[in-house]
Amino acid sequence: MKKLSVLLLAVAMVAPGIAAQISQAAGYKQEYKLSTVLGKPFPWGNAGERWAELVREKTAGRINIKMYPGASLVGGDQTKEFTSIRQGAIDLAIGSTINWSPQVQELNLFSMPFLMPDYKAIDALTKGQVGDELFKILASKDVVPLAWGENGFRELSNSKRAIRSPEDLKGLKIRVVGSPLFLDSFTALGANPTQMSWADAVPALSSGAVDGQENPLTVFMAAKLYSAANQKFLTLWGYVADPLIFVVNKEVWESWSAEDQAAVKEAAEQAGEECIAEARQGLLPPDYPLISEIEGHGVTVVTLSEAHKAEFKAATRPVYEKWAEEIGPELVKKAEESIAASRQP
Ligand code: X2X
Repeated sequence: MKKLSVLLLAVAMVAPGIAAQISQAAGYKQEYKLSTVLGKPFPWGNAGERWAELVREKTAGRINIKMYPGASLVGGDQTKEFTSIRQGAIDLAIGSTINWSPQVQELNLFSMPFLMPDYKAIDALTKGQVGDELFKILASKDVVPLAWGENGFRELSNSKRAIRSPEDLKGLKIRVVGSPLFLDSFTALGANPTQMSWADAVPALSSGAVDGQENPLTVFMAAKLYSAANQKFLTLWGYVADPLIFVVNKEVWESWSAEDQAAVKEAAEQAGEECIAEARQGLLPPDYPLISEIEGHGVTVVTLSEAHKAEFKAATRPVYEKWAEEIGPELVKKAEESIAASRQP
């Protein structure tokens, strides 16, 4: 070993702070910016904090990540997040497939109405061939995808009435996110959808400018939508679910040593698994305690019967068919087959 490396090793052993400074001198930034839409205490924000913490531990402080929730690095416009990662204004992100779908058409797959019947189906996609293919597509767009997390199944809430059939949705103003696919779905159901960021959604719901929204129940709870936004009616229809994806800007990734790259990936995988578990907490059979908790806040919860679900499915079928063409019929077919295979006993 050369004298200098021996010296560096000795310094690293006795004074990690100095070692961190040396590595920064070697081209590492003082701080890496991590973008998320939701912060703590949402599972999404917890995942961001956890990823940063694990990376700090595993790299002995060489990589210092700071989370910027509220999509604040793009002025709250979550649909611009992906472009900003590509351009390097954001170093790392945990993003929803919905928010990145305007730039990555294939990510609309997860927003196809009634494609995924349950958690097993989500896993069949993200952990199988479809997930691999989506990671390849992302890797061709200046980012390095590392792991999956989860926002969750998006359930429908509103301030006006219990919704059991598309008829009940007629004329309701519903806030939707991101992709035009959502506008198509809610238009097909007879609602009046309007697109806005999460930052704008909560005040719009509170003031009554819009009647309803769709988001995972963990979000519904943590944002207290039942009181803060008058959302007294909730329909469990599980029509779409959005996974989260952990990525790093490619140039940033390439500036790190192989050892640090491995540490960041391992940390993302661990934080991702924990995020998925947290996103599903209270929402698993047999007793779904989170749903009872929501009812405890005076919310009327409707669980759709299969017959009623079929009405929503039929009404959105043309949207499914139209978007299968946009996303790519082969990818959609592969997704359908992966889900079908996951249902074999
Ligand atoms: O804006 C939303 O609804 C949210 C927080 O779920 C997403 O970022 C997709």
